[in-house]
Amino acid sequence: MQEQKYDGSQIQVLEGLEAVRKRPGMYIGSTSLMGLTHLVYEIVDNSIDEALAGYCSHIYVSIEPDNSIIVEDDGRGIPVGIQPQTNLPAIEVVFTVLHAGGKFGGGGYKVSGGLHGVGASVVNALSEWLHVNVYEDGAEYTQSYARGNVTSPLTKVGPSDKHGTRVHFKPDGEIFDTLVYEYDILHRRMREQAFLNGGLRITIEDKRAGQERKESLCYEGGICSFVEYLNKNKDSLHSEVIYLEDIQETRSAQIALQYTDSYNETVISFANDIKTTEGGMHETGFRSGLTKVLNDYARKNNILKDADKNLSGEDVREGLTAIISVKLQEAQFEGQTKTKLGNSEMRTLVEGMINEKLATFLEENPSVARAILDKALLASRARDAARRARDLARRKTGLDSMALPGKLADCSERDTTVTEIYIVEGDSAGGSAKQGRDRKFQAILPLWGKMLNVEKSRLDKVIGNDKLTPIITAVGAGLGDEFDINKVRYGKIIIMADADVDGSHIRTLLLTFFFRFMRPLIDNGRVYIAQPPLYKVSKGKNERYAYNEEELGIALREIGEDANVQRYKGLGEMNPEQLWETTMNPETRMMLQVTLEDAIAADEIFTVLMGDKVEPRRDFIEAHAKTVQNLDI
Ligand code: TSJ
Repeated sequence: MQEQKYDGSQIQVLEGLEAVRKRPGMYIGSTSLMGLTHLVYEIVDNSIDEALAGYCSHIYVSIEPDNSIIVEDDGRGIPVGIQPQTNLPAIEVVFTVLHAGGKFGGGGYKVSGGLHGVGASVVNALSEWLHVNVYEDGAEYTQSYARGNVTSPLTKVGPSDKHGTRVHFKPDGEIFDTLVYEYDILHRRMREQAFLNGGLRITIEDKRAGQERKESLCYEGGICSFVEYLNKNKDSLHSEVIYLEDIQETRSAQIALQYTDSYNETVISFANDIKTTEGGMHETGFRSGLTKVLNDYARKNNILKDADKNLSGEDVREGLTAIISVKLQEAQFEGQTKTKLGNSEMRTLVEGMINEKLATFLEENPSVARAILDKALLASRARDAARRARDLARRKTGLDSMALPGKLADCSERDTTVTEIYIVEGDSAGGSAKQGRDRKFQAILPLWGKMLNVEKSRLDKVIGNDKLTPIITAVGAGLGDEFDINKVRYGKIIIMADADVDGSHIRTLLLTFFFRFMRPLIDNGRVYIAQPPLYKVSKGKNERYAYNEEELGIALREIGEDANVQRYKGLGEMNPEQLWETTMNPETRMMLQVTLEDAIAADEIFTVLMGDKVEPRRDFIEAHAKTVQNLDI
């Protein structure tokens, strides 16, 4: 191995990585579990690029017993040869040079085909240690780093007939708020990547004591398998998933879609395998293309008569499940979370492809076309009926007027940067909350009794429901397609329910309701779940609250094992002061923000638990009997 020289250019490199450690949020979004998880994505993305280049067929991801991560692929191996510009091995440049165009800071660009290990240096900078092994040219090489600095130079270990790259890293406790990975989050993302890259095998393993598991994910059907997976608990209107593609020199679009008899729309889009949660040009093109093609077909075949008005976008998307995956060279990511595709050429590409290829498909498959249009016509009529019902309800209940629900204890402040509304299960807990709150910025809305099962209800029924009407009026921003996030009367919408099965049911129902009818609330991170403590540990004047078993153990060790432990069964057992102190005081409370980062998982739970099909529900409850209370996001 050639001796390495550390000169002036190297010092600059180190300064570059220092910036990452100083402001990690700029590079990985946050230092919470989300940022921790992001490190794995950054590494895996490199292996996926290798797969896209056609050199890698298997990626292995493991959570090691100490919560370090191993990612290994069977690609060509990161090159080890000396790079003339830096006089350093290419692999060292990959791990120590900060590459421009992070996804979160700066220009908001990420170039496709993440050559040169975009992100690897960021992961390295934020890792207590990182070891890389590459297998190429008949040999194995290794190099190690600590917090971004080389600790052992590139060395040839010995001969090897393998080829590929293996990275093992331990996220830095000085940087992250938590170091404990969640298997389900990684598994969901790896499954998504396996769907998006049909035929690629991704194996994911959890080696941590007591939760060992291993799954191998490979879908020959690609995004068609993705749609089948999303619809597995629903009844589809046509048996085959419709697949359309247009692959050009420098860009491509692939779309898979299938209609079900449900009322929901699930359109998930990706650009260069990155989920575009905020949509963008490819989604816009898809929507306008779909609306135009279906209306044209309906006119041409006299399904829509001259006097009928056109089907709306919502009508033609009711019951639709679709995956849109585009690949392009200079992808431009915009929006608040840089997940909105800005390249207008992708609108043209997708819209043109739908106009041409979906129209052809409909011509060739008239029975499928008929089933889709019958559904859209029904949706259109239901929407008209809903509109009429809403106008009626508006007049009857004053849904739009200033009349706030009688049970609402409103706050005095109107500035939504500080206000919050607690939706509280049960009258007695509602009473305690009203007494315990800070009335300046906290409003309380008590609910009682069983909720309407919203999964089975269309908009028109929801409006007349006497449990939900108070929520709609208190939130004050309408619902469905008329929901206006700017009119929401509170900054935070907080669900407060007991930690038992009934509380979990109420939470799921309320989240279903927000998800279906006030979706922007969830998308904008405005919905929270209050976390009342599970235990009070006391000895003499010494009092502690514990929010989980782990904290209970810590409290007992600190106060003494002979302390008195009270287990709270419900919110009603706390007096107003305790409720304030433990659950409502912004200074001391624990609260979960409902991010719905993965609408798929939520949709699955809602659909399975409350949809029409009994079988999947029974299977699901049997499979998750013990964990079901943790599942409502
Ligand atoms: F992130 C990372 F850099 F640490 C990383 C990169 C981690 C892992 C697990 C794998 C990889 C990686 C990189 N897998 N495969 C590659 N391929 C290359 O770096 C490579 C190899 C050969 C050539 C070539 O042109 O010959 C080009 C590239 C980009």
